Amino acid sequence: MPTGPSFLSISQWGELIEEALAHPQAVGPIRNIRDDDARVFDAIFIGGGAAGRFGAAYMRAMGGRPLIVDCWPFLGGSCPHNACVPHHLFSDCAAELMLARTFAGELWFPELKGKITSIKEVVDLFRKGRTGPHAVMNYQSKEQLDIEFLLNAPARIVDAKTVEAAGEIFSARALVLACGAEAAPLDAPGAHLAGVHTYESIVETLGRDPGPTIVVIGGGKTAIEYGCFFNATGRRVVMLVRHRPLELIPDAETRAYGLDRMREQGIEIIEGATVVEIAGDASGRVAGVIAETAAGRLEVATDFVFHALGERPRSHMAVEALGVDLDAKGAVIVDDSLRTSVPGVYAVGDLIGAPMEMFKARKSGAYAARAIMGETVSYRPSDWPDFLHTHYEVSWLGLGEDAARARYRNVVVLKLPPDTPDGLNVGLPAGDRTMLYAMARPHMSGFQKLILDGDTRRVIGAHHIGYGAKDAFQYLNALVKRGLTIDELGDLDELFLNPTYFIQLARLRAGQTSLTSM
Ligand code: FAD
Ligand code: COM
Repeated sequence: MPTGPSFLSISQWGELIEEALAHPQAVGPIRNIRDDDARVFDAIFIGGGAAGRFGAAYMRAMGGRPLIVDCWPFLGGSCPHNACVPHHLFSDCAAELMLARTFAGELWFPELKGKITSIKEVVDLFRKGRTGPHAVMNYQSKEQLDIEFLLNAPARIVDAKTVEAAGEIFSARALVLACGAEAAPLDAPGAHLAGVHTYESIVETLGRDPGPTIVVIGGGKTAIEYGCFFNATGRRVVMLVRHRPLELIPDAETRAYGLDRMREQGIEIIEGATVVEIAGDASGRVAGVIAETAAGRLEVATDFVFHALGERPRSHMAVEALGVDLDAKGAVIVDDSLRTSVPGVYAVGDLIGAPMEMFKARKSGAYAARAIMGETVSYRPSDWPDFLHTHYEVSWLGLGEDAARARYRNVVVLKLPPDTPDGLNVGLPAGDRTMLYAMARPHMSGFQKLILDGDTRRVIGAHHIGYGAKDAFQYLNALVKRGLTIDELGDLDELFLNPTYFIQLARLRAGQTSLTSM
């Protein structure tokens, strides 16, 4: 077990991080830089989020010498602090609350009619709990991954090889920009009123519970995920969506199932809505939202607005200091080796634009490290599996049915529930976490679809709404990229009951020489 003068246990890291978040100046820079190593740094990672941390870890594993500089007092970046981790907490609560509300007064579930549950209590729970993951990441990075870092210290780029932080100058063979992204602003009068929140501000500044009505602006992942959580607490949720909600789900039928279940839970989704103004009261707090919609002007009284209009790459410092090239959305342009337009300067993670997801952040960091260490690498994300949460978990890969039919002449679909006169009133799919629905509210037990090219017998799309299938999609996608056929899928060993049913559905049909849908 590691010990020594500079050793901190996970709980000691937790105390230091808490103190630094409360009093950043008083704690000052947190320095873990070896004095006994005379080697020049191979790279300075500006930002120690998923991209910077995984990049530095990979470089260190390869025998290189990375340095991470981050303005927060912990490594791991936005994921554990205000993005993925709170999102998953809120989405877990949404699923639990939908179950509790659906069965309220039945079995062992308490009566919940008319009861609104606290959003602030969950946010407070998160604020207390998030130091745990922060502390683990500092401990792991220092004691297990042997990474050098300077935390609680903003970095300033001096030139393509030099960074200033906490009054010190650091030089390296290469610079890796890993500064992430931030919530895009809402461009409407009143956007800065108290009670108007983003995913960042809700976990930092929520001071009191929202009233009975919440307006959510946006129709992408974060808007849907937070909107479903707010709704599950028993509040009225009005979603104002400029285009169409859940648009990123590629299969229309899967998307419709997801939207129908959201509406069934009471979410009011207004498509084609443009926010004109956030109205305030005399105290400077939001009092309502005014929007133009296809049906005319809409006014919703509320003391809480949540907007999620995408994320904006934090590219300004790199542009001002180095003049790196950006794309139209402000993301740093990189080639397949993660090199920017400035020699010796790399960029990774959310800073390089879509997909702004953890897998891309971590992988791009690792690929940049390998490139800097002299490997010839090529990384450009393509054909990745994806997911989001409504009150359910929605996972997908490959093509939706319409796109599949446009591209292939012989499309075969294996679906649960199947197309029958009973519609959704069939308790399938049924699996872990949906068994109560399957028995008592079959239309709520989920939806899934496997899409095949009947000629080559290959899987070309998979879609699932329910719980517990996301994990399978990570591995299924790798197999699909390698040309997985229905015969190979049907020959795998299932752990029955499993949430996706893909293996046994494939096996039921694999005997057919000329495949047909079911
Ligand atoms: P970050 O993690 O943001 O790291 C950037 C770091 O740079 C920060 O630590 C910051 O302090 C530091 N920094 C910036 N400027 C400076 C400077 N001048 N000096 C020093 N340090 C600096 N993805 C998923 O795959 N699954 C999910 O479930 C998921 N949920 C999400 C939920 C929400 C609400 C949001 C907004 C995003 C979610 N994402 C999810 C996306 C995921 O969080 C990001 O893709 C990922 O965190 C990006 O990592 P990064 O390292 O590029 O940036
Ligand atoms: C995960 C953060 S919450 S990191 O990707 O492990 O750094």
